[in-house]
Amino acid sequence: MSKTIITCAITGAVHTPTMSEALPVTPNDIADQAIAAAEAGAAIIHLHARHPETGAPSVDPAHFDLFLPRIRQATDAVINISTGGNPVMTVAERIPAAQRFSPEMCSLNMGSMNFSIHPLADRYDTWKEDWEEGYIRSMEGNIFRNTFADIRMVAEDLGSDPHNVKFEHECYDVGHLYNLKFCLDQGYFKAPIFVQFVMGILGGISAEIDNLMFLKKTADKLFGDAYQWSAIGAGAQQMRIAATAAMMGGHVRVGLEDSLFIAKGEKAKSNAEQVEKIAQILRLQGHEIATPDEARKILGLKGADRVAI
Ligand code: KMH
Ligand code: ZN
Repeated sequence: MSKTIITCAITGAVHTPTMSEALPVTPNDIADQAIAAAEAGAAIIHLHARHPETGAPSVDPAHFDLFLPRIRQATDAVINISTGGNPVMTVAERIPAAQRFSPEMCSLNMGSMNFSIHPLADRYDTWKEDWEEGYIRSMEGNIFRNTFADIRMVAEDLGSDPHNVKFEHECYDVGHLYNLKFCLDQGYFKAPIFVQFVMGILGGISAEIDNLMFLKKTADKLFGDAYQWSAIGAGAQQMRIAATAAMMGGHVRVGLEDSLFIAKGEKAKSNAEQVEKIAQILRLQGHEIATPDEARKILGLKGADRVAI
């Protein structure tokens, strides 16, 4: 049985500072939590940037530069830079950091959708930062745009020379797997592809075990043995989906980007706490956890010596 890769998504672009004290939004906190997550067993660190003063989601390469070198120096974890940026931007606006730092991995979102967490806005009366409430509420009317032309553009730009980035293909619904199959048949990507089943986002498929099984069955049919996969249960279902995915032979993703919780009704204290918990579950299940170098082999990555960080 192949080893299980833990990805940790440190901060994302969706949760806001009011929602959790633990969410890292300053460059130092993002770096500290990423390093601690790697030490706890995460082989891949999925990263977004934040504005250093306000904590607002940012795609500015200068903001990534405030924490990437520290993470690279302190760990041998695979650095994965989001091209999801935040859901209100175009893909062209979301890729300059990946172009500049040429990481081993980047996310690539495989379809346009109504990605939203606007119902959460009604849970808060006061907000720490001015931008938060408007940002969350604006998602109700937003389309997270990832057209075929957008996907082709990212594949051509980042997936080939000189970058040769491996993509974490974010699939939020079954149709996104068919989009990925179309793109694969067009020759945009090289096997093995790495598919991330993202479950539990409003606008996408819900985080239920039946759905995970259907996603896996569909991916098996479309990609045969030319793919590796991982699953995210956004929100309260994070650990349940990760534990089930591992039992089904998949890899797992945790992190405060996807869920602010460690248990029902209990907020996580850090990203590392979530990594420690899933690592413990994996060991109890009899799985071995992949080191960063083992993850590089499993996914066919270009190597840490070929990044520009
Ligand atoms: N926040 C996740 C649900 C990306 O960075 O490209 C999706 C994500 C998108 O990670
Ligand atoms: Zn992300």
